[in-house]
Amino acid sequence: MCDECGCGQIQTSDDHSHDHGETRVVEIRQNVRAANDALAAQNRNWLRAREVAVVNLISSPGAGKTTLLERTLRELQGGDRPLAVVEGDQQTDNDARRIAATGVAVVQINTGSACHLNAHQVGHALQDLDPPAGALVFVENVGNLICPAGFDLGQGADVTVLSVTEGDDKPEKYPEAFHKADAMVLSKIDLLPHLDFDVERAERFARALNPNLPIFRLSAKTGDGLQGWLDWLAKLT
Ligand SMILES: Nc1nc2c(ncn2[C@@H]2O[C@H](COP(=O)(O)OP(=O)(O)O)[C@@H](O)[C@H]2O)c(=O)[nH]1
Ligand SMILES: [Mg+2]
Repeated sequence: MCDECGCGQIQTSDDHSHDHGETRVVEIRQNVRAANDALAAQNRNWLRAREVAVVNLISSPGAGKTTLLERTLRELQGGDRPLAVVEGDQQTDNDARRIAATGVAVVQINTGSACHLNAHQVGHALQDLDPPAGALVFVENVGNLICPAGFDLGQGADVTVLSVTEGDDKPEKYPEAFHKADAMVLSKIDLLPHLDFDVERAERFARALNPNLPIFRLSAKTGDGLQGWLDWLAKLT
């Protein structure tokens, strides 16, 4: 399978030399998406029947998804809502081990050469986790702002995390991740004094794509701004 371009074609050599005739590529991509969408719909029905909420976290590598999750889980633990996490990375179980250290149930998915989680993988992870009714499940998608935005997993909410170290133009450059988000987290705000990141500019770009987008400016390190994020999560069903 050609994972390099995400077209779903069988790769016949190492040099990515298979036919990219426009019509074939479009047809096969549509088939891959349709199969994924069908499984995502199954996941969504399964989750609704159980009244389990799933939040899909999307960001560039290193934007602070796992750190935000560690902090969020520690804040929410001991509450009345069961918690669980699905971790997605190309390799390693580093993030799953970080989450496991909080005491929250976690399943790690390694996607190999693929740049996003898919509904099939997440469906299996959910069955392994077997979240009880009313649970809140976080999915940490593979780190990049492009592929994860294009693949439905059956989640109830998408959250795009943008860190202040990435530059304030990223919502403009990678619109899909911001256009389809249900919320945006602007992370690592403790670092703002050291950077020329223009918060208003970043938020203006994001809201040009998604006018009612809730945006939480926070630092998982210091805890600044965390409460608004926790209040938003509490309302998810
Ligand atoms: N200063 C600061 N650093 C952070 C914050 N959140 C995460 N980091 C650091 O950013 C790096 C990447 O974080 P990680 O959570 O692994 O990012 P992920 O790849 O998106 O999961 C680590 O070195 C974290 O310690 C924050 O709020 N403030
Ligand atoms: Mg991570």
